[in-house]
Amino acid sequence: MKYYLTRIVAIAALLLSSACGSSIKSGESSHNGHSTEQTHDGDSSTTQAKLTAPKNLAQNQPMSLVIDVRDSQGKAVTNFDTFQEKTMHAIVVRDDLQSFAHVHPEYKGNGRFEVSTTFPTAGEYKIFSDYKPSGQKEQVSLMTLNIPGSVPLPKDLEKFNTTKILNDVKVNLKLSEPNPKVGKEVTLTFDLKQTANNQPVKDLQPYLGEKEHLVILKSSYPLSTSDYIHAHALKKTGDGQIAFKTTFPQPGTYKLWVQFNRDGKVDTADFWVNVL
Ligand SMILES: [Cu+2]
Repeated sequence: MKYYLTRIVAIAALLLSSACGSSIKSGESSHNGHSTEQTHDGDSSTTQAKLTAPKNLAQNQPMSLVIDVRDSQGKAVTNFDTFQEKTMHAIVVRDDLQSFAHVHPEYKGNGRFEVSTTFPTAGEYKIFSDYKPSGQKEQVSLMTLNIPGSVPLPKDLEKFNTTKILNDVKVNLKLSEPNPKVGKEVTLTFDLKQTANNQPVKDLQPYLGEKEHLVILKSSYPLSTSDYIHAHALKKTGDGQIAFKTTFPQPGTYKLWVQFNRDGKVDTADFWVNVL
């Protein structure tokens, strides 16, 4: 009986601690654990981002991360311009591109950003942080984080499927070039239809100052900042339609995440594109 009671207490303590974990807000916990310097790719970026993560990294629970932006002399970069409504955009992906999150670290001053994010499964993760030091061009810094734990069996890759159904919305991807080639500009058009009646979705709301947001990453190991591709939204498109222009820099397989906002809820649809 005594043993049984102890067990109940132990379970209650566990529940309590996980409840605490989920309420951690940026800046509340201590960050003296792992530290990863950005790997630099020889591009023109003059700043670097240093990541500090909690000691006890775990899958599937919120983790508070600290990102310090420094100049080439190691001094804190203190002024940032807002772009697409935020001071920093961070894309968190597992190296095999099976997991994706788009978060916005909060600027705390003195070059420091904080964010809480969840790594759904164990594995190696990359964080692409996108920011704009005042008076400079947009910078992308890459950070790496290893989340320990057992690795799940890979899901069946629905590669090259051009239609994705997300609850009540069907997203269809069309490419201006059915077989896109390296270095050639391609228009990517996403058609959003209501699954119920196949009519265009008309209630898209702006998301980060745009009709939609698109992230493109080249499937590589290890991932580097050159795998992070910029795309520009085209302003004039039809109902329930969003289009982007981009150029793929290298042959390979790319994954695309298109994000849109309906009723304040952001949905993400992902697609693969093969570039020859
Ligand atoms: Cu963003």
